[in-house]
Amino acid sequence: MMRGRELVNRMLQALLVLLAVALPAATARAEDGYRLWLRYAPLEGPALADLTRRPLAVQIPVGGAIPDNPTIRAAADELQKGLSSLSGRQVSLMKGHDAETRADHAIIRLHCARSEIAAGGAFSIRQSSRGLDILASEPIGCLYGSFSLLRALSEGMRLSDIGRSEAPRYPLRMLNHWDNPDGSVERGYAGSSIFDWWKLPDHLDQWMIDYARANASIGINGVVVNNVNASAMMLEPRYIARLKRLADAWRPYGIRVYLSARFSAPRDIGGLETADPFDPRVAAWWKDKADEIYAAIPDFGGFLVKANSEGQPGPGDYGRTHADGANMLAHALGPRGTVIWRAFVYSEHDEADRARQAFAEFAPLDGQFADNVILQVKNGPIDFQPREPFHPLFGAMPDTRVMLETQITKEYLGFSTHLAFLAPMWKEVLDAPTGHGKTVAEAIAPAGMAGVANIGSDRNWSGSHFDQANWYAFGRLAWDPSLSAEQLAREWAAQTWSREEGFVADISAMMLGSREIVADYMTPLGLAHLMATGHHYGPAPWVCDLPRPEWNPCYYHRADRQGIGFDRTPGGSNALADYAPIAAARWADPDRMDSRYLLWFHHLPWDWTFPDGTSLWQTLVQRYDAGVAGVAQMQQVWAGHEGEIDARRHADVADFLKIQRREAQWWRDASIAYWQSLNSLPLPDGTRPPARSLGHYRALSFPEAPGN
Ligand code: GCW
Repeated sequence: MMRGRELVNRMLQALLVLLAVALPAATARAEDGYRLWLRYAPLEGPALADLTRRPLAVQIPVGGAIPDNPTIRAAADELQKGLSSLSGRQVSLMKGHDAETRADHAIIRLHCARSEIAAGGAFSIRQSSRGLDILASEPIGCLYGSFSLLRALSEGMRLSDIGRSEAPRYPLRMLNHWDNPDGSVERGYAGSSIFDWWKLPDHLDQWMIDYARANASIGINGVVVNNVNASAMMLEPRYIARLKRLADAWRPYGIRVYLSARFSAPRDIGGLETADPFDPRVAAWWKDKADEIYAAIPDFGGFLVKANSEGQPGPGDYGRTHADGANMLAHALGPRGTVIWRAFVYSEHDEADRARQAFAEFAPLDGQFADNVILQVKNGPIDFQPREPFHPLFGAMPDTRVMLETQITKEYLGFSTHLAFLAPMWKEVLDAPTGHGKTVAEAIAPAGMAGVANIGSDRNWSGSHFDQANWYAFGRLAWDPSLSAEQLAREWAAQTWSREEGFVADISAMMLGSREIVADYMTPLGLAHLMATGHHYGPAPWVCDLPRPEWNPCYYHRADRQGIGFDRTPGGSNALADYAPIAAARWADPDRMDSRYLLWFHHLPWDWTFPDGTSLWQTLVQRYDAGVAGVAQMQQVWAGHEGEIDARRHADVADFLKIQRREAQWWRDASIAYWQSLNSLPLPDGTRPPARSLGHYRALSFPEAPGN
């Protein structure tokens, strides 16, 4: 017979086992994406054994140069929380000399004032006799190092194998929010704005801390809180007070705040009748405004400006140049901050080629901008299309600091319902040799990268679970543009979903192909801007009669009975001439170029043949079909992993893939129906005709479903 104590012990054991099984299941059920890639899912097997060989402790330096710094505290908290979650054991926090008395512990030590490490966020992680040291010259380096360590462990690396030294490649790693003060978000597909101006500054939601922490985990160090289509109201004292509350909350996470500034603010809210940058009263108004902001926020980052673009006011309204406008603001900020001036301009008065306009306007201004001005240039010369060649301004303005602007939110890539991992797209641009002796990644080194945020009030932050990967990849690339898209997909998938190798391999492969799939069913072979005007979601290649030429998809595809594509060779708009000769040569000959850019640069007859003998028309149809098949393939891959991750997030993604599959078909069918209405060509053998008539697709209006 079992004795009483033994029975109690057995029962206790059984209860513990039950808890061990039930608790993770309960946590899994609670997964809703809020924790992003910072889930620190419990380790198993050898990785767990390695981490739990000795009790773990985190030690923060006391009596060092920075005794009680909020950034170091954030780093220590993160380590404690992360290590406890990964190891399934409570990790202790030690101060000062405690460590010496706990010889049995493995200790992660934070040394945050080590002058041998570079400033600016660099860190080094080294094995030590007691465990592991994170070394940095400043607290923020310790925070970045802590996140880096936790990332490595989350991916399944052994504590005893981790050692690395990193420094951010770019000084500026920024998110640009296109959030309006009324809570709406321009081109936002993840709910409404996360900034609650109504309750600020009295109330700061925990959300704002979670947001800063997520940004810090990937190295983001600047946030523009409002839309570039800016309201001058954001510069009023009441908004400065609100911004100050955010700045104070984010400072420990290494994030500086910036504002989009409306160029006409001296008129809109300043009581002046002009905003002419050469008017001394205007310059004085901006100087006073800057002083007022710096009094509240001593590390305010500066202004982002969209000027004389899409109806926004600017120096051009007074016959002044972009440099005149930017320099006046730069003077107001002085060495305290930076003016980030956007190069996204185009005008309805120049019908020749929108892709050339920013180059024509800005390239001659090289060398004329003040030292604290940065020119922010979109990745491609038109507007965040699924594929564009790199912008010709990269590398072409050696005496100007130029920053790359990417769009994380998927305005032209199916919003948040279509799965498209954008790291391959950004890598395509970063790795491109400009022909001026530098790659794009090298050309932007003195400035950095900005990403138009995809973050909103949705519980999962980004509108879809997979769109979190784009936020993640953006930050990581701005930290280190040499990271491969594959590595980014793998590390994100391991942290966000499951570190099981079969899962990571399949899902990262799926992610890597996803953007090409979208480009195939929306804008294959270098076509661009075929989305319906306004919302940019569904297909509308047939729109040709909008008042401004460059609003029309027809302007971009130039298709007719004979052929399709935009001629940017010397015989056409000659946009090729904006590139350095070596770069232009890559795209000059349709027979010998990367076909993914073909119709961006060339107008070709439908029966033009590729070197392998297939006609342009056949290939175009094949690309559409490959896009649709690609989505079906993604659905299969995802379905194959059901049960390996939490059911709720799995189902969310499966639902979205279903939508994407249907809408890929819509894109393909509507586009083919339209091209056929122009070229009257039969479909290649074995190809399915569009399900419905062109008239049907033309009559659809968003958000009406494409038809089942
Ligand atoms: O892509 C276009 C968008 C506009 C946006 C503009 C810009 C903020 O359609 O919504 O305005 O670019 O980048 O300024």
